[in-house]
Amino acid sequence: RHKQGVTIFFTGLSGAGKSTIANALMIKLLEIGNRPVTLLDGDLVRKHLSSELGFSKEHRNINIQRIGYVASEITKNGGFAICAPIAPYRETRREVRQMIEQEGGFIEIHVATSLEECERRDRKGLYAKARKGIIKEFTGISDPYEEPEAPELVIDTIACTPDEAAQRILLKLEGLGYI
Ligand code: GGZ
Repeated sequence: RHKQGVTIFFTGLSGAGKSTIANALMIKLLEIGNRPVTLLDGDLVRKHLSSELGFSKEHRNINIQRIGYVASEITKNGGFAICAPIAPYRETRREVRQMIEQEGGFIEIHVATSLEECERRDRKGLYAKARKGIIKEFTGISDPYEEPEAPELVIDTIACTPDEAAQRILLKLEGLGYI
């Protein structure tokens, strides 16, 4: 058993399914109950921690650094920190990984739903707005998403349900001795 905790860091496009999987994972981890669980979801972080920030590269990176810092504190104190931002830049994800690995574990999970599929689903109508130019700097449409090169897990949301995805993550956490 690790004394230190672990950060489970999701990355992927808007509408890829990060929040849904993160929530399913949180519920399972709360049931297991061996460590405190904190979910740092993109929406809530934007509302409570990064309300002054927009979506330029600079602002996205500040947002991710803040999430990373909070997650590193949780990890240091033995908890599960679940983060679910887009985090489109490889370099920033690398920096966050470095910061957190000094305190405990870091598991990067690419929720790899393709742009085509996210846009086809368009659950919040954001892709349509981005295509019309109503939303600017929209990830995947008018802003970059740099795919992870070596994530600990890749989740294909066409091949598996959110529950199955959460189950795969639990297996990984078990294998690493965090559960
Ligand atoms: C991407 C945007 C944008 C732009 C608003 N680009 O699907 P959502 O709505 O609920 O999740 C997206 C969220 C992304 O915020 P993050 O903090 O995760 O992004 S980052 O990690 O890059 O800092 C989307 C909404 O905000 N949204 N405008 N231009 N997503």
